[in-house]
Amino acid sequence: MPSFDTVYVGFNAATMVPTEDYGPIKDAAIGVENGRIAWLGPASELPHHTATIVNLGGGWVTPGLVDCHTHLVFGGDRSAEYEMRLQGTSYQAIAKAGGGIASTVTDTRSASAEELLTCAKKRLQALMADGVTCVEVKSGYGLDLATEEKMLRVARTLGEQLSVTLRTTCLAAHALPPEYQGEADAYIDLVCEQIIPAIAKAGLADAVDGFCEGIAFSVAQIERVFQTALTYQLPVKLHAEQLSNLGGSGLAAKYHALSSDHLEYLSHEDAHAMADAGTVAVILPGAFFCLKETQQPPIQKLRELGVPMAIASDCNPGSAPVLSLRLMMGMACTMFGFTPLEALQGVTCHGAQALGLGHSHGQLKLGYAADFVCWDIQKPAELSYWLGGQLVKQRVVAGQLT
Ligand code: DI6
Ligand code: FE
Repeated sequence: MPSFDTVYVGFNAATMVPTEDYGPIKDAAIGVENGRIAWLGPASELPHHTATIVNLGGGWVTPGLVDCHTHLVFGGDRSAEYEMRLQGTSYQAIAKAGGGIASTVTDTRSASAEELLTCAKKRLQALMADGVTCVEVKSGYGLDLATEEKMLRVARTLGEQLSVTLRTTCLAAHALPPEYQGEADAYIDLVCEQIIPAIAKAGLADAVDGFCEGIAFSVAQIERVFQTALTYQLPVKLHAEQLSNLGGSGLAAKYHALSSDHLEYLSHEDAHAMADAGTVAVILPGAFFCLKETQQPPIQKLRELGVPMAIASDCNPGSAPVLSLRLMMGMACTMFGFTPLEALQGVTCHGAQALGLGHSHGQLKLGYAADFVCWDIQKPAELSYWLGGQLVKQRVVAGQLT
């Protein structure tokens, strides 16, 4: 007789095991043991057991949503800049004039860890209320060792205090700090010689990211960051091809990056390189929408090449003040031509792959984390169809109702 801790019944399941469909199981049951899925199938085939039965009362169960790209720890906000952008000033012009990321750096440096934790917790709770059970959080608003560490410690604390699987990423190569104006290479020296080594030794980051763009760092500068990350056995990922094509995604593929993110200006050549390297394409519809971009990411090309496509919130105070991952699914469908199935894959199996968690999260599968959400819907496509609303009925994380 199996020794389940809990058995969940009373729902249809979309397993999201990557195939041509949702991997549906009608009238399903999930047996949980030690926080993992120990049995999954039609409830009519459940083996005899003595565990507590929890009836979820109808709807669909999917893997808990994975938000694989966020910057949700930061000080201050940029609503004044939002108003300037609405008056016609561009994101790049604001950045060049010392606003943008630099203004959040000032506010993040001056905030205490407690202050950062309090506001980040509210943002994460909003994402969780909309179905997120696994989230990535980047640093990148410190741009000095002390503040990058402070941000990553706050992120780790969030993961300890809330029912969520949390992965941290060091994004020290996000922007040039004011004290290094005109000295980008010297700042990259600091990132490679001090910031990444200290953060790696303290075990504060699970991956290393950078921003490869005209307003940030060149391919050559990012390559140095990647080489340093590899010395510390940290996987890499990149913000690339958001506002122009510098070829960052080709570099990401060369370093077998977990993901390359944004990709509006991705070339076909670099899309091929990503396909060959198994690098996930992370699409960020919120930043595209908020910056009123017009250049679309090459979704059809990525689809043809079989590049796994993830969707994330990019939750940040400048280009994407986004607190709903489901809203991003809807936008990916309407603006970029994702199908609702691709959108759900983007926030489950492919999102997990973008975090290096494809073997343990993002699917309902034997041995995988028992992290799932029961939704008040009749069909899985509703998850990207409804914009807003409270569709989450129950969240289960590590086998426990939360
Ligand atoms: N791209 C983004 O979408 C965020 N960072 C980046 O490199 C935006 C960060 C910000 O504007 O604060
Ligand atoms: Fe980002």
